[in-house]
This record gives sequence, C-alpha cells and structure tokens, in this order.
Amino acid sequence: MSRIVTVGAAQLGPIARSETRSLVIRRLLDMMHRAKDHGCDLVVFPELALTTFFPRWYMEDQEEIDAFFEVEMPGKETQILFDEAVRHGIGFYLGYAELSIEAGRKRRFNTSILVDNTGKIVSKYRKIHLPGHKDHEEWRPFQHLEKRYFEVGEQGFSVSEVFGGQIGMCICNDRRWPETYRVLGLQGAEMILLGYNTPTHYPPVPEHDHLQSFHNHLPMQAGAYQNGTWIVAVAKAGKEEGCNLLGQSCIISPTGEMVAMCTTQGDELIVADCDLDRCLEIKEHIFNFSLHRQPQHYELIRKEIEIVLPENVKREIPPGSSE
Ligand code: CDT
Repeated sequence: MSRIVTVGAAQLGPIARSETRSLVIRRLLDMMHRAKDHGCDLVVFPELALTTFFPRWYMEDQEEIDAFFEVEMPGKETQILFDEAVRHGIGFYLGYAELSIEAGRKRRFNTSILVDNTGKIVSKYRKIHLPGHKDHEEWRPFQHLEKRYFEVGEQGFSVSEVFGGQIGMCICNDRRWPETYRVLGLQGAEMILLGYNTPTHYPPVPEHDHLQSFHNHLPMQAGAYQNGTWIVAVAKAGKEEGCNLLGQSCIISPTGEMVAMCTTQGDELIVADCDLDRCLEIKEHIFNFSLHRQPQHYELIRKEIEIVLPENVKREIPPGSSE
C-alpha cells in the first residue's frame, strides 16, 4: 500500500523591511508554480512569510507594528495565492502575523494556515511556544520580541484530514518541544508542517551558535521517529536586515531520516514523495502507542510547568531567565 503526498518545501531567502507584500507574494507565487511543475500536491512556506522577521525590532507605535499584520486572510494582496492554488490544484501552508478582532478586542497571533487544493482554509494554528522576551533588552545585537507582539495561541495543536492523510501544523520554536510532537502524534499525525525563522546567533548563550544547525534538526528527527510522522520544516534563511537566519529547510521521514535538505540561503525548493503509509512502520511497531505507552507514569508532564525536585533533594533551582 502507498499513499503518496508530493510535498515542496519552499525556503525563502531574506525579506528586507522595505520589501512590499506584493513583491514577497510574487516570490511565493514563483515558488508555488515551481512546486506545481515538480508535481507537488502541497507547498510549504515559512513562518511570518509575508514580511521581514519584525520581532527583531523594539517598536512602541502600534500603527507601525500593525503594518506587519494581516487583518483578513485571504486579503486583497494574498487572494492571488488562493486563486493560483485553485488554478493549479495545489495546497499550501503559510505563516503570517494575524490581527483579529474577537469580542471587540484586537488580538495578535503568530499564525499558520493550511489551504487545500480547492483554495479552502482547512485549518488554522496559532503559535503556542513564543520564544524571546517582552521588553527592550539593549544588550542584545537584535531583539526577539515575540512575547511582546503576540499572544499565546489558545486553540492547541490539531490535525486535519486532508491530502489523503492526517496533517498537523506547528511553528518554529514549537519544533524544539517534545510535547508538540506527542500531542500531534496522539491525534494520529502523519505529516507535520512547520515554518521557522531562526537566527544563527543566540544572544543569551552564544557558545551554542555553532550548534544551531544541529539543534534545528535534532528535535525534529527525534519527533518524527518517536511519533512515526513526516515533518516538513521550512526556513526563512540568509542575511536579513543584518541578522543571519539559519536555512537547512528539510523533509524528514517517519524513521527520522533526512530525505531532502536545502543547501542555499535563498529562495529554494526541495521536493519529496512522502508515502504516508510509511508512518505505519513506526506507529505499528517500535512506537505502537496502544501497546507500549504508560501514561499513568507521565502525570508530571501534564501537571507541572517547571522542574519539581523530589522532596528529599535540597538543591535550589535557579530562577528562569529571559530567552
Ligand atoms: N521564530 C522563532 O521561534 N525562533 C526561535 C529563535 C530562538 S529563541 C530566541 C527558534 O526557536 O528557532
């Protein structure tokens, strides 16, 4: 048996702060067309794919901040992505900054949508693990103000039945957390789509700069294997407004193997035929949840946020610092 979804990971090179939406969307359309030419059913774009990665700047003027957000999806400028998706019969994942008005209140999220090959939004995900800090930290060479500009997504992780399988989404920093994969894995995820913007310099712990690439792939390969799912991870890469962003967008199989990886820092498409039935090699055997999981011993994971030392241990845990 095989259920093949042909997926394109459409890595983007840098987007300048001055680059207009319509210029960026032209780049996305070009990638979508290339994906179609390669026979893709689905093309995956990065996190916050319509603008530069604006959380690197501290801003107070709400109008200036809101210029990076979409108030409707599709909107006037993004409609063409949907039209072209329908015309070519291709689906897409898109990350963007979402500004919505709910119960009379303006709410801002770091969001992704999954659009099927008829142009319908089949699911929306609001980023849960927001990294960085809330206030201006002048010692940093650049800011990471996701905690300032976005609320934590409140709708959880979910999968949708589309493209012949169970497809889940997450965004960037979520990919570092094992809980993300397990919650999606417990819903039967067969493919997880995610976009990312990852600076290669990590100001709080610069000693780890040389490990950025390793720390990018390590949790994703483990998450794919431990949950028997494909992962399609797509970067915005290269030197963007003086900040170097990691590339190495990739497609990972349910065995945790790297099937395809970008090798440039620019707009680059990689494609893989992903057989969703290969998930069974893992889901029915080594990580057969119903046979082997022991959730009665995992209570701490659900209950506690932070380390809880056993009663008989006196050592103090240092308080958390900003990331
Ligand atoms: N966009 C995003 O989530 N980036 C973070 C950067 C490191 S934390 C400051 C990431 O996890 O890749």
